[in-house]
Amino acid sequence: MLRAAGPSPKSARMTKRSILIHPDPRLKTACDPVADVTDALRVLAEDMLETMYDAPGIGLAAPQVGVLSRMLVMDCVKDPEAKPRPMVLLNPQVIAASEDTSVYEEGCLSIPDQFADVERPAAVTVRWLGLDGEEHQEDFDGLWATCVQHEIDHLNGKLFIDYLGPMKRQMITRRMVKLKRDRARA
Ligand code: K1U
Ligand code: ZN
Repeated sequence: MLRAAGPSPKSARMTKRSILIHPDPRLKTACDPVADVTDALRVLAEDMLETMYDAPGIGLAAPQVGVLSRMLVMDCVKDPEAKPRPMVLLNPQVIAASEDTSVYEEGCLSIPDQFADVERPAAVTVRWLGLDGEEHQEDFDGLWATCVQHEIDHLNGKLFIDYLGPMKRQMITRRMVKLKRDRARA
């Protein structure tokens, strides 16, 4: 991504954070609600967006960077020619879900290179607190609906592999244990 010369107030200090890899107890923990929009939260949001775009990914939840607060970021605009739409959601809540479902082959930045079909409501209405301190509400469908549900699951300590049968889940978990061991040795 091209950056303007000289620091801009928004991007001057964005820092890529490291992403926790499953299994990790922090990824199985239900996160605490955010009480106030603080400068520390704004910094975390910028860092999470930087980390997500760099990965690359379409979403990221705070526990994936070791922060057990109910905050997620996402941008499901996949077309590199289209305008990005970075979103930051605090205390997100699904307030309505469609009866019809869709199946998407999901991945997770905390479970690298593993993919599996997950069935979820095809459309959801989500309410959240924005960094502007205002309440927001929006209907999501398509990839946006899949992604926001995947990220809200993270805030509840749930991973996409928890939707799979025990054999498949154990196989993926063993692969991740090995990946972490290999990375620690390297
Ligand atoms: O939460 C995460 O781990 C991020 C995850 C979000 C997600 C992916 C697929 C379905 C639901 C939620 C990812 O972003 S994995 C990477 C990914 O899907 C992707 C990466 C580059 C381009 C397009 C997609
Ligand atoms: Zn994930």
